Amino acid sequence: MSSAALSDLATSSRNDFLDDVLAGLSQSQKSLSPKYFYDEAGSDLFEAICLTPEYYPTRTETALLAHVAPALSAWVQSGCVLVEFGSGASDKTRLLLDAMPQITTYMPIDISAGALEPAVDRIKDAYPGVTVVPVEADFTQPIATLDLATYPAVLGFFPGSTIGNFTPAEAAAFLKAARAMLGPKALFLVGADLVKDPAILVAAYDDAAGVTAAFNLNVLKRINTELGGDFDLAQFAHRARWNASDARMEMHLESLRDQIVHVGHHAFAFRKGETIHTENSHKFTVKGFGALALASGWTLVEQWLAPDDAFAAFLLERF
Ligand code: AVJ
Repeated sequence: MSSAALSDLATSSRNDFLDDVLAGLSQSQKSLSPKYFYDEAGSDLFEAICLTPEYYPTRTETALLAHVAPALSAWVQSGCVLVEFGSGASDKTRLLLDAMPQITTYMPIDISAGALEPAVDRIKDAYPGVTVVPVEADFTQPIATLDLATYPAVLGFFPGSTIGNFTPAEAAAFLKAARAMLGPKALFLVGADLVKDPAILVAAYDDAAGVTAAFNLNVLKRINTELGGDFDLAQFAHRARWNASDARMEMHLESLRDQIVHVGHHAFAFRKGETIHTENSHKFTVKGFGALALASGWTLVEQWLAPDDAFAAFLLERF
């Protein structure tokens, strides 16, 4: 790509960020998309969250995938391309590559170049026989460059319960879009967190060391540096809540006083106690997930559950 085209791309993604922030802060319930957590600092903070004692999903899913990968191997043809949505550090990917030498190409898709580049280098070093085709993209948007028609088999991989960031309608739209993107030969392995004791959930999103709080506040820091904002980070507090009626964890940033905040030339008033809703993390039941898949063109063909039903890996096949 020419440097002019690259700077166009940078400008358009900055404009998307600005447009989304202005629209989100103009709503009566102010909100920001969780995809904007993941600049380089945010991706590092997410990796640090995964190491906190309270945040169980990553280590639970990793342990689960060590059992899933050898079982999944029977389903996967040789020459398969592995397409990962939101690949981040590509740590869980290794469990699949270790168990399935029939995977010859790996396509990690991530919105953060800062996370993608070192992850790709590490995978190339560790798996010299695998062709790595990185895609820096927002997977909630159609990806034109993805051409999977020439591969004899396609395995989609969407771990981490990132699917929980979507509303049920958005999750169905994503699964339909992924079905179209992955094509007729696709299998799709999706990791999803399950409904459980709210005390466990709230602790997971409000760790004692304050890593999740820093992750949540990082989005305001990004607005300040990238969009000319003047958020005072000391005047907003991290909040994690279980929303039982929608079966989801929510993260908010609560204004600690009445205040006016600027983003460029735009001013936004906050009342004391008012929040910016920054993330939903929906929690699933096996039955609910099967219904969601079915409504989106996929059959649930296999499921693996972690001890205490803490987390699930679902294998979907196109119908
Ligand atoms: C990466 C979206 C799966 O929702 O649990 C972690 C992000 N947010 N702690 C999640 C997150 C707060 C995480 N996902």
